[in-house]
Amino acid sequence: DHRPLSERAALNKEALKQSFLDNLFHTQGKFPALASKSDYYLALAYAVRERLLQRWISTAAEYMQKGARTVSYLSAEFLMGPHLGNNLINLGIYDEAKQAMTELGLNFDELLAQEEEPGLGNGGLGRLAACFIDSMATLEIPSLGYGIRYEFGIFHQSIVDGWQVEKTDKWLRYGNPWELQRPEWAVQVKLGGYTEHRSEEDGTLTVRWIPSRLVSGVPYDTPILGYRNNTANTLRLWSAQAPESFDFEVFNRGDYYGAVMQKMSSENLSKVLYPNDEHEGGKELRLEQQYFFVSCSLQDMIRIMQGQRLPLEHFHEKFAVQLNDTHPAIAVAELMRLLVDEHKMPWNRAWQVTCKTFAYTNHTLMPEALERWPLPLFKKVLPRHLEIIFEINARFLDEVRRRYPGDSARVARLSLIDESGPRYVRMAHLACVGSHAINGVAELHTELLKSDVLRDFYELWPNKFSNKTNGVTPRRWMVLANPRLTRLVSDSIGEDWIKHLDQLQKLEPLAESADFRSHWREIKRANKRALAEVIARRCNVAVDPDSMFDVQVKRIHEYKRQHLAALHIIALYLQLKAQPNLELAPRTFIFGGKAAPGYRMAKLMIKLITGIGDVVNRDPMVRDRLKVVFLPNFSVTNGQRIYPAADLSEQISTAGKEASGTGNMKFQMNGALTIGTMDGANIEIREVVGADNFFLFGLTTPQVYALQAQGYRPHDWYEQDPQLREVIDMIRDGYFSRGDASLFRPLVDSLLWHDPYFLFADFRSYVECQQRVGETWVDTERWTRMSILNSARSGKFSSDRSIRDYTKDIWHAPSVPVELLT
Ligand code: 26Y
Repeated sequence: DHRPLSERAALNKEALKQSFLDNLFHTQGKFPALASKSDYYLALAYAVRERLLQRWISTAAEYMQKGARTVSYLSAEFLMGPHLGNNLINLGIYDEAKQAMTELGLNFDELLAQEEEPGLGNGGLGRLAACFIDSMATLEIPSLGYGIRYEFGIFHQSIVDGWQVEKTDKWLRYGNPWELQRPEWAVQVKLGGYTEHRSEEDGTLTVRWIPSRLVSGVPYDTPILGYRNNTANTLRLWSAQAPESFDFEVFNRGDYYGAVMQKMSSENLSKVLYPNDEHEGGKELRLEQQYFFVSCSLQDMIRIMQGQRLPLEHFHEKFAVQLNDTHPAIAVAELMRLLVDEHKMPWNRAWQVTCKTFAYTNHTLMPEALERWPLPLFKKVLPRHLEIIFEINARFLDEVRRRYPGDSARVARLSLIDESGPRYVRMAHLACVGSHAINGVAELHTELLKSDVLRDFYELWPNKFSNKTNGVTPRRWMVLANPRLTRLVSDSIGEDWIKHLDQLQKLEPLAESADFRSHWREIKRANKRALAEVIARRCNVAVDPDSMFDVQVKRIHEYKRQHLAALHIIALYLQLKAQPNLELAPRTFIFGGKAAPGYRMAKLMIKLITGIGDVVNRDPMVRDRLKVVFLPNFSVTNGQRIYPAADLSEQISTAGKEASGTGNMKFQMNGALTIGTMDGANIEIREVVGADNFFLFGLTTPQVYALQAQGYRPHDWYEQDPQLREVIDMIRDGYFSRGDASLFRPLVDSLLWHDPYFLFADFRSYVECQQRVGETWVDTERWTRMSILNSARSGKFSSDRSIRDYTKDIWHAPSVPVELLT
């Protein structure tokens, strides 16, 4: 094709139609009579890709020529969600594409729905990475997202007889038009084996790592577009392959079968995403996955530097590497190994470079989510890295002893090795020691890191610590997910808000216009009708779009307390049974979220919610005043339909447990009011919307700690609250399990005798707060005003703001605008 780039990649409707048809014939090899919906989707995706590539090439050229400082975002998870709609938005051709498809007689929304979303993450942490690379591209910051190209992403959830059932996520089944394989940049990764130490003739000491396995990492690149600029950054995901050059003869003399098995086992490395969040895995394969993508990524950065003839002493000037939790923390030891063992840099020099390169974001205060690897396992997989970690630790603890003479307890607490029982490598400690910056993801979270989880590190290095409150991208979570609201907002205040979310403030005076409020309500109502259709299809339950949509969507976890919401629903139900004519504004409770497959209590929480739905939805006495649905397979795609349709956002974690939350922000932007505890970013949401526009309940973190310290006895709370007692007894006696009094026993007993997340202590306060929610809801005009103000004051929670904060305080990576090559 000899047409100039600019012509082939033109953004108008006719050019789109033309390349859509070209791709249908020449890429898909189909004509309309034979084409499936998936063919049409792929043809459109390739047409869009041609337009991305122009920007991608221009961006690469610009960065190379400028020798730009680059942010590397290392993350074991990128929960991207579908690309097509987002790319159309960011290119500014969504309407043109829709028009083009419609004129060709195709249903555009149906085509978009064909895309299998890349679900390469569990929840908040993975989705944060996706929002961040969107914002970096929009802010024109040179960046690379580095991760793993899992062949199977987060499992698909269906609900069978009220229980979660998992199916593998075959997202690559029909091919992935958004990635380009780059085999020419493949790298080798060593695993296992042993080390040899030799003193050379010249007196230097060299270390050789003789691995037992080699795996090849092949990068797959996906362009990440900025919003209506010319920037297309890269998401580079590594796929594990058996190495071409692997010497079958030497390693498996004559053992053909064994050699093939070994090839398959190498390829297992990037096979599947571990579906656990906030729950320790401790599995060998997981450590191998982490090391695999970290080693590939660092080797890739070294290749880039060498391509630009930059000496490795300047590594930290070329790259700012952000560690998304401890999952990539092995990078600290790996960069030391690459610099010292492979590139012969003296230790001290290499250590300076390393510390100036890395920064570490912590995402959790839950002790079970802090990664630790048993020493024998670590040594088996990464023998050389264990030696390096011992050396880092020895030098670090010397420094600690100098600072705190005689304080051996502190030395033990700070050590990279936990020696209190069986020995473990503490990955958070490795990340802290090897980074120049450490941050939490909300103000409270950062304070708790400093006072609690990382207290000793804070005392040692207070200046390393800062807060970077999370944010979410308004491009996906408003413009793409909520086109109706987007139109109203842009018609009212112009389009600037999409890049400068603070401008939503301009909506505030409009909250006083009855006309605007009525528009606002119509939009919410239309979004609710659309969601009601989804619910009817997926759950076979009819819900009323005029009822209040009270929504909790997030991973299922005891600390997030979906079961507290369940207790409240049962309390309402009992109230209706006792007073059948009670005036109660109709409510639809909508739940969604996945449970880790091995987390029995979380799975039981799903069963409880569906069990309540089975009883409540069918009870004629309820007369449709309450509906309870569990929407299966909560995902980015489903989230895009849910957040815009919510009236009430449930953010009810135990104070001090939710690091930040990001779903809370997506709800707020789309005009939902929040009922929430003083936890994570809820506190900051309440601060910006004002106490009057937020439904607060529950213990504060200090109150939780105090109750804990004085000896919390949930059974006493149960005995002293007749309503709570009735609710719990009903579950215990099998009312929501068709008379089976054993089914929910583990859940009930855990609450009665342990209640580690203080549901009983917060129950009364929650129920009373929900009562206030109900009273506010019936004052429609007031509710609408509050809804508008919530959205108008959500500017702080754009991930653009988060990224500006990281850039200013940690990365110091200037913007590099891109000129389009034609
Ligand atoms: C160790 C391994 C099993 C593991 C895997 C995934 C541990 C944790 C995770 C995921 C954690 C996660 O998603 N954390 C969430 O990060 C969000 C983004 O910062 C926060 O908003 C949210 O509060 C936090 O729970």
